[in-house]
Amino acid sequence: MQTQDLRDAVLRHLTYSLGKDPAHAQTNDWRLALSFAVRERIVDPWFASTRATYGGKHKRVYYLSMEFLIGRLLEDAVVNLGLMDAADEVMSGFGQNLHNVLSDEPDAALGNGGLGRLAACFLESLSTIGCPAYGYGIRYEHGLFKQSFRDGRQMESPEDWLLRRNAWGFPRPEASFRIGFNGRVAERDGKPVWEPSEAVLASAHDTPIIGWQGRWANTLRLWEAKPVDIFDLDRFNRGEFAAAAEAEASARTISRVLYPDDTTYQGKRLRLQQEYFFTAASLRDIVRRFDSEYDDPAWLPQKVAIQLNDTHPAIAGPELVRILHDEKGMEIDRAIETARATLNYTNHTLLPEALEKWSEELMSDLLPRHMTLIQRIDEHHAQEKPNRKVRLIENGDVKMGELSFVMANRVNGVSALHTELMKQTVFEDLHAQYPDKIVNQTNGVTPRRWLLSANPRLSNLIAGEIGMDWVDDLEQLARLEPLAEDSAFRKAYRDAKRANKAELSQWFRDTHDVALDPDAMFDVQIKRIHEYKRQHLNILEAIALWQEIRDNPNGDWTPRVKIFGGKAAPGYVFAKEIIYLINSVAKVLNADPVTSKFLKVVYPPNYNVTLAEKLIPAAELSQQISTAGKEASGTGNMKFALNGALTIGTLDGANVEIRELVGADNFFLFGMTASEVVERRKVHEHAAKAIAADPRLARALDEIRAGTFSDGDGERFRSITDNVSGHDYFLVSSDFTDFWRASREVDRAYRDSTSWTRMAVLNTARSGWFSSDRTIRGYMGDIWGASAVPA
Ligand code: H53
Repeated sequence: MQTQDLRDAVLRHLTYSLGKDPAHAQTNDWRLALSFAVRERIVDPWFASTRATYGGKHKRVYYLSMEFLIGRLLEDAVVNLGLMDAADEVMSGFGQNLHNVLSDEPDAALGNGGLGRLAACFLESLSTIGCPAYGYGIRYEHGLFKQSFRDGRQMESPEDWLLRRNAWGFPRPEASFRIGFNGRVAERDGKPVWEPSEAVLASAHDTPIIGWQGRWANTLRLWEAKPVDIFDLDRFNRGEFAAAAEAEASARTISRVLYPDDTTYQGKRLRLQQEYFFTAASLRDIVRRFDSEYDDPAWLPQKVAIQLNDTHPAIAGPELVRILHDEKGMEIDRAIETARATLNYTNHTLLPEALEKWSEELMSDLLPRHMTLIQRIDEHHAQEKPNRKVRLIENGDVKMGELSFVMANRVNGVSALHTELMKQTVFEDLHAQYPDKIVNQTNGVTPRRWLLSANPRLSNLIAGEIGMDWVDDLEQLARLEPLAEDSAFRKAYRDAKRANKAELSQWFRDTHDVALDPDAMFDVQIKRIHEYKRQHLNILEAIALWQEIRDNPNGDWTPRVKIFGGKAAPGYVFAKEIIYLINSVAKVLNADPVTSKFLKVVYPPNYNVTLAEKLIPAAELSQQISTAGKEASGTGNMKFALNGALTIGTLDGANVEIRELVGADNFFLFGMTASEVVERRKVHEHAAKAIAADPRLARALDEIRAGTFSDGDGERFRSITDNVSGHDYFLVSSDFTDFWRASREVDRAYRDSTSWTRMAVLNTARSGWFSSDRTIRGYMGDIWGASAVPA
């Protein structure tokens, strides 16, 4: 019945929504028709969820984020609605392959990395749990750039997910707000009033996010920037065609493109405009919805919880105070208190370059009223904590981390270690003043996408043993633990991994024309390219290994394929050099007839959510090798462990908790701890000393300097070799020796496939805690005071 209904709906949409004759329909048409047919089934639970929230006067959660790295949505929806088999049958009936149809969907890359992907996992978990929630962000016309390699170097081109019709967004032109910029603060009846001199329209697009088994659906509302006045007809009539469209172009610029910087900010005016644009529109919408139900704004904190995802929406503090005070007439200190009881802030990094600061000059110019309110908030804080050291404005800059902290009811870190370090470092003084404010919520990932859909072979195996309850109760995976000792289960587990590896190898052959041996160990490092993540440590180890294999080609080597994936911010020169080095090393190693059967390096371009879904199920070794103290949490590390890859990693971010849960015996630990890192930096010439003590490292660096990977040009990678042997802030040299040791331990362990598989099974069985459902329940209880609505 389900199949018949779905078939009818697909045909109806193909014909009447898309105007296509089935005889001429292309994959894109079938994909859209299926999407519309599936979307239809989301609408009823979506409405029901909204009605239940209004009807029960439930508290709503609002997640404000500059990034939502949602990737493809059709498969998520099909899986959560339990329509996989039906969709398969229907598509086959039309002569289409479901996999091809699903793969046709553009990957919506409205984010850079971990922070954006976390937001996407959270939305799905909020719906699965049935917590009334909205995600608010920007509908970038162009998401994260597309990466390609030319002669090994990164090239960037614009991303264009909206070129083809988007099946998921419902435009809501009726939900639009005028967002002002610039101008001045006037006084009316003795009260300050902001009179902006420019404005754009924020226009909403809603995407329903359906939870597991379709029980609940929340909304992702993304704002598009539009001009207030469409067109200057006078100028056009005067023949000034380009000028006539100027206002429109400049308004649309605000939602044109995602800034490609991850964990850094550039201090650009347009970025601050984007931040205010989406924050102001979201708050207007939140307050409008609140006002439709309640008369007294003092109730706001009881009915609304707003989460600021990093400092990007930090302007929400002063903006909410402005709405409550300037627009609703609430007394200023009460307005500050009310806003503060409503807002919460997640910090995602301790890196100083990521903690946003906006110049007072820019802020006063673009948002003059907010600047005065920030000063007022600073005063309020001063009165509250008279012997304070912390200022919100310092050396002509507004410090957005401090502003967010002061304006938040709760501040959270994203792993146990990160939260501790937050207390000890960046927010030390503020933590002393507000000792109860900081809480921890270790990140998580949605098992629906990262196990059930991405890894059907493993999911089926698990389902055969323990049923399906784990899908929304991931700690049920613990029931697999005894099976680590069951040789038949281990064999089935190994077969599933082997099949995933074979499939990935086939993909590499088809799309990149490289042959991989599916019996080699698949060793994967996929994440943004950043010095602190130390992809250069990994490639140095590969060079050293290659040298040893060449010395002893008949040795008993464990075959390995090192797979890299990730983009560098276009302006991050050093990260781009690392990419160039990896590709250059890959070229030499893969062409080596003696060593390439033992060691290959591959780097597929344009790493994104879709590629992650292919790589993670096939991975056996997960590289989590950041300098301790630098990776706030990581979430890729959790996806790997869940899918049975063993981690080689430092005691950083959530690696610490992964190791605790999966067991130290099932984790390859190496490197300095966060406090050892701090001490090591004080050692005079620490890098030179480390190199002098390790001939392997010295030789690997010499090989680069000799021009082996650069057609004899010894200068080409000077920036890298100089850095690693000189200042070496991220301690690549100092951690190399231990990384080498741990890597050889991995080689040895891999050769005993029984014990390796046992460890892999235990990783899966003990990773249940890393479900984003657990994280969201933590936020609901400790931060939002929100409850799930019974279905
Ligand atoms: O956020 C992830 C963490 C990860 C951290 C990342 C992140 C961004 O992606 C962007 C900005 C930022 O400040 C932090 O680097 O460690 O897992 C989600 O919390």
